[in-house]
Order: sequence, then structure tokens, then C-alpha cells
Amino acid sequence: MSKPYMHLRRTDPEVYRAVAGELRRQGDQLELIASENFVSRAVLDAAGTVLTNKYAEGLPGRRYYGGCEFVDGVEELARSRARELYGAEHANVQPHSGAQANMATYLAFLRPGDRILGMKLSHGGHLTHGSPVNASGILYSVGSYGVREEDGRVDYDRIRDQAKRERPALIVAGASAYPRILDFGAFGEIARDVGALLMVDMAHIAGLVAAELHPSPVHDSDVVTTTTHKTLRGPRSGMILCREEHAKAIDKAVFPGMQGGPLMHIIAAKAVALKEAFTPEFRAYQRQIVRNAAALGAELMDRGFRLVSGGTDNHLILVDLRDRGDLTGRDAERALEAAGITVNMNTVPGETRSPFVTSGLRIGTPALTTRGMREAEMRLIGSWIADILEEMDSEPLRARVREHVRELCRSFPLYPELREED
Ligand code: DSN
Repeated sequence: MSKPYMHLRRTDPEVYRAVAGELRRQGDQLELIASENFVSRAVLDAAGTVLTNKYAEGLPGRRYYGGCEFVDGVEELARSRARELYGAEHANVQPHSGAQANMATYLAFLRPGDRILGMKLSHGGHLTHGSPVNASGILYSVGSYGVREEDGRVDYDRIRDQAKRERPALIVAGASAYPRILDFGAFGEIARDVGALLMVDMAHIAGLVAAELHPSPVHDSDVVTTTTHKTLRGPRSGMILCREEHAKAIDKAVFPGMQGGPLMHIIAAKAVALKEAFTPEFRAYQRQIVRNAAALGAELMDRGFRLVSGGTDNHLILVDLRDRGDLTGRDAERALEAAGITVNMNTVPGETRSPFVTSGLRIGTPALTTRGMREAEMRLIGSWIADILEEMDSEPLRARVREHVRELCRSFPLYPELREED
């Protein structure tokens, strides 16, 4: 780790120590948070460039600052790659995050008080889809749909009925904890039936969509928003795709509506990640993500654990712990973390516990698949997870699993050239 962080280490040892600690944590633990991933060295390089120094408010060729020759080129690359990868008419690559992308879309089309219809957070939606504690729920009037409690699936007929009753101006499709394929064609029809716009937030599945492992929302919706750091494996950021007819409204809503200067170093890193997404290796990687989630889910089901919807079609599984007595998502998350396995507690459909406690665990495979792990490792990790959850109080068991985790991690090194010998 000496060379890449040499200056940081000399100037600010406290921050350096935190970075070195996080590098070790990422490498020595099993990262199973469904929304996280490990970027390539090329993406990491781009994110750490001098482009961070540049102000470039506006769009390529139409900036409010001089000296934009090179950043214009970079943003143009990112925009054209995004359009080509997803077959979209227009792309705005400036949103700093998925939340900014979603809020910019609302700002482009809605007035405060207008009605939106999105998935309930407790059923797998997202804060920015109308949660009362988020600007989306504070500024707009919100209706929310859930999944069927019997089978954990979206019920399109129910959403259609609700949309007919509530007449939203905009429908939000997309989720952060839904293990099945979403039918964007059905959402598109519902939106057209009631005269609403359709925004699809494809943050979790953007990589799967790029690899055609999940149907694309681009042609069924008016606007598609996404983060770039989940399955897509780019830097931590956001992006908007839309039809040409909405391009002006979206661009204006992002800047000057929501944001000031774009983060040009991050836009460069997005361009690199988008280039990587065209490769056959990236497609093979996405296929393996899905196989790995299926293998992990199968192992847990073989051990008697219940999965919401009975399985998975994508990169994540949602374990329903309600038949496990007092075992909560929070306790399970903590016990697994103590054994070197990082997951997050999650509400399940029909949740009765608070979001700080929950009855579920969300487990995703994008990050470990990036490290090269396959079905055999997923089966093994699934068995360790089951062991821990079955014997929550056993410290010797946790220590044993921690040791297995370390050994497994050593066989699939992460950023070895960034690490000091330890
Ligand atoms: N917070 C992210 C997740 O973990 O799914 C969504 O933005």
C-alpha cells in the first residue's frame, strides 16, 4: 500500500489509517451487501485524478467556466457510452447519486403536492420513492404499493387498480430489496392507462440490464434513473436516461435545478465503468452474479431457511427470519459481522418489527462475484451463515467461521497491490 497512498500517509496519518483499515476490512471479510461492489483499478484510478479540481457547471460545449476542453471530452464519452449501452435516446451523467437522480426527475415533471405512486420502503422500495422522512415524501403526495404477502411478488393488477383510484402524476418502479424480475412492460401499460409518467429506478439491477439478464426498462418508461456503483460496478454516483422529448427538462432539473458543479473525476470513472460494461467479461460476470445468488439461496433453503418469494432471479436474496423465534435481522447481522460476514438487516413484506430491528436479512452476490467466487464458495458461505444463525450464542463457532472466512479471502485477494504486507 506504500506507493499509491504515500502522500496521504505522510500528510494525514489519521485518514490514512482509516483508508488502510477499510482496505483490509474489504479484503478480509465477505462482503454480501447487495448494493455494494468493488470497482476495477481503472475506475479507481479515474476517481483519483486531477479532474477533481475542475469546475464545469453546464454541459459539454456549453459551460459556465473556461478550461473545459478535457472534461468536456470525458463527459461526452460517459454520455455516449451510457446511451449506447442501454439503447437510450438521452443520458445525463451528472447526478451525484441515485437520490439526486430521482429528485431531479421529480423536479423536472412535478410540482409540490403532485401525487406519486411508488413501492413501500418496508416491501423493498427506496427512501426516495416517497418515504415520509425523505424529500420525496415531504414535497409530494404519496401513494405506495407493496408486494403480495403470500408470495412476496409484485401484483400488477392491484397496482393498476390503485393507480386508477389515485391517479398519480408519476409512477415509480424499481426496488432495493426485490429478488425477482420486474415487469416494466406492465408498469408502462399501467402508467399509460392512467396518464402518468413512469420513472424506473434500476439502481440495483443496472449491471444485469446492461448484460440483458433483466429486461430493460428503457423503452417502457419515460425516465430511467440509476446509481452506478451497484451491479454496474462503477464509482459511487448516479445517472439518468430518458427519451429525447424529456432531455431538456431532465438536464435543467439536474443543473441548475438540483446541483452545481458536476464531479468530473467521478464522471470520468463512470465513463470507464461504462466502457467495461461492453466487454464479454462483464457479461460473464453478471451471469455469475445471478448463479451465485441462486446457489447461496439454495444452500440456505436446504438448511431450512425461508426466502421471500421462495428464491431469486437476480443478484440478491431476502431471508425471512419470522419462523426463527426471537431471532431478529439486527441480531443476525451482528452475529454474522462478528464472524467476518457482512450483510444487512432488512424488513420483509408484512414486517412487524421496527426498521432498526427487522425480521429479515438481505444478502447479495455482486461484490464476492467480482472477487472471482463461484457457486462452490457460495454453498460454503451459505453453510457458514446457517451455522451461525442456528447457534447464535456460540463464540467458538464464530471464531471458527472467522478463520474459515480469512482463509477463503486469502484465496481471492482484493486489490493486493494496494496493501502493505500485514
Ligand atoms: N441504500 C441502497 C441499498 O442498500 O440498496 C439503495 O440506495
